[in-house]
Amino acid sequence: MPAAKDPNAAEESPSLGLPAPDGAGPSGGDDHKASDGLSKAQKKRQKKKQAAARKNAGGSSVPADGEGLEDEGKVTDNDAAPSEVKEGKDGDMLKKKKKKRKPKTSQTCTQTDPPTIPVKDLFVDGKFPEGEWQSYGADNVWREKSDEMQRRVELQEDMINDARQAAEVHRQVRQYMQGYIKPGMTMVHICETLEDMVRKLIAENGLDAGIAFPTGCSLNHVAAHWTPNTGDKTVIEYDDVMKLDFGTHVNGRIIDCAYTHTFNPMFDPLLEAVREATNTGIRETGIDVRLCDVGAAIQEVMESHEVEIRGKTYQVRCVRNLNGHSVAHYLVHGANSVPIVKGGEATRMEEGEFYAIETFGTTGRGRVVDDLECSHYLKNGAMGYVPLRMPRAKQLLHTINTHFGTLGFCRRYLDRLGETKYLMALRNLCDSGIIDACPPLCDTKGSYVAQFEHTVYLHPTKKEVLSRGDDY
Ligand SMILES: [Co+2]
Repeated sequence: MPAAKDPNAAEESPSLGLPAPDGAGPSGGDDHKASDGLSKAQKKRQKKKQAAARKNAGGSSVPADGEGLEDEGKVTDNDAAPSEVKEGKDGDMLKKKKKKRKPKTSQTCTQTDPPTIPVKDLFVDGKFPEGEWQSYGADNVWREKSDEMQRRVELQEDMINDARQAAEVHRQVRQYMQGYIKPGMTMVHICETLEDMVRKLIAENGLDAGIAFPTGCSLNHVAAHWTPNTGDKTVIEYDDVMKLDFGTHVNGRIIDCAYTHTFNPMFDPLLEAVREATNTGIRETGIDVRLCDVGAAIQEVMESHEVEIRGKTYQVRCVRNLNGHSVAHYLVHGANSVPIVKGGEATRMEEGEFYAIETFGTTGRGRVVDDLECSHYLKNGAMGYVPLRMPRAKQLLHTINTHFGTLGFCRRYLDRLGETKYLMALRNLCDSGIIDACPPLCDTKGSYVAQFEHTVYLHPTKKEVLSRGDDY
């Protein structure tokens, strides 16, 4: 989810804080129960099958069919000594032993296909996979060898483990969606499939774990902030370019990560340009690095690409008023913007910050404006108490505070909570400055915009590309 620099202003202006998330929802209770039920059933079955599984130790994962529950027996037998011994070396044996009392399941079991098992039930030692590690530049390599820095890394282990869990959910969901999305599907179906899967895999629980912001699925010249409102009939087509930008969080540690989905290979060079630009931004990112230098490096790579689409050649352009951004606790848009063109701010990145590094390449003019019906909303964190006269607005604000807090939400998320006829109240909340509307951001009609995005953490020693996967 990008931070937008005043899309409709004549030129540059400060970025607006984008909210993002959405919590779980009571009315979504069904999903929730279903996932709990699943994991209980899973555990039962697993016990039964444990003997068999032992014989099979190291058994490879096999996708289960349909419900996939049958698959649980295919686990690695891990409640035995070897893993205990390994963990002893980490020095946090005590904690682990505590967690391990009477292992309910073995350490790894395999995900079903389609995915249904909460990721936390797949990693029963409670440790989620690390992202991709990258070293900082020469000035900062001393950090990797410093015991003091290493100690600081260890102090953040629990916090970063939450982010890793959110990242693992993101990877599993998007990789499933990559094989699932087909031309002819409605955008509503795509989003609901994805969102239901996130809710299950993250074991959605109020504001403790869930979706971090609306599922962006902006098409073609629409760069960002579009998701269907209820009743929307838009269908994805073979020649569409869809930016699938969704967020997950555990305890407010947000993963903001996106890729571009296409069917027609004629768009491959455009996607390649943007993927390369994003990876350049990630490589440049680091402690003490100036934000403007990241932007300049991104632009250089992006705009070195030419693409041919339907016989016409375009130089790929960066969308100059869209930005990456820092990510704060429960806030998808932190204080800093990461430009994707030269000429940005000289502010330096700091140890302990999360950054969403995202770039947008386009065949259009390289500047977005607000257009189309709004779906995305976000609480304005800077706003103090505002007295509200309209009772319906008060009530709606209560729902928003309860389920989303400072996370982003969309109209569909209100609908599923049972809210109806809220548009007037929502308008009132926007007019009073409590809620920001984040309308779709569009380049010129007929153009194509692509996006890739990852969330990176600046550890004291190295950076970790938390959301990196085999796919991108
Ligand atoms: Co973002």
